[in-house]
Amino acid sequence: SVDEEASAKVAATSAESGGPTIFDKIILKKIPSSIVYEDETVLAFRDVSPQAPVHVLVIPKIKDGLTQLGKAEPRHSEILGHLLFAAKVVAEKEGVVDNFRVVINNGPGACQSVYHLHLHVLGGRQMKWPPG
Ligand code: DGP
Repeated sequence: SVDEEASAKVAATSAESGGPTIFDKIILKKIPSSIVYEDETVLAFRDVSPQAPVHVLVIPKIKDGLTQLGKAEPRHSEILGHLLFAAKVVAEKEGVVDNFRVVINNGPGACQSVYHLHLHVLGGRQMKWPPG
């Protein structure tokens, strides 16, 4: 089935790219999430611990070594661009396209906790600068 194929692909690629994370289960819909946007290559879903009225995570469905932005290689350029565009689509869908923030935490010093690249799309309140 399509789901079995997806499952095998995610398992195979996550094994060679930092190991599986909770996001694999979300991609495979083995644990529930509130999906805001989805296409062939990216998934956007609400953060379980929202830091703003709108707080959505945008992730690549296939990690391909992208545990974090700092591991990006030239081959990732297309998916990186697509993730950023998807962040804009999410902001539009959520009604915050005129006022929103996109954040990528990279590494322990930036409080990254899940090692599968993800963009945070935050909005619906006044953001402060600099961020904490
Ligand atoms: P970061 O700290 O940048 O690695 O952000 C990881 C985010 O992932 C954090 O804001 C909480 C969110 N998160 C972790 N586990 C889950 C989960 O099981 N479901 C959802 N929806 N979000 C999760």
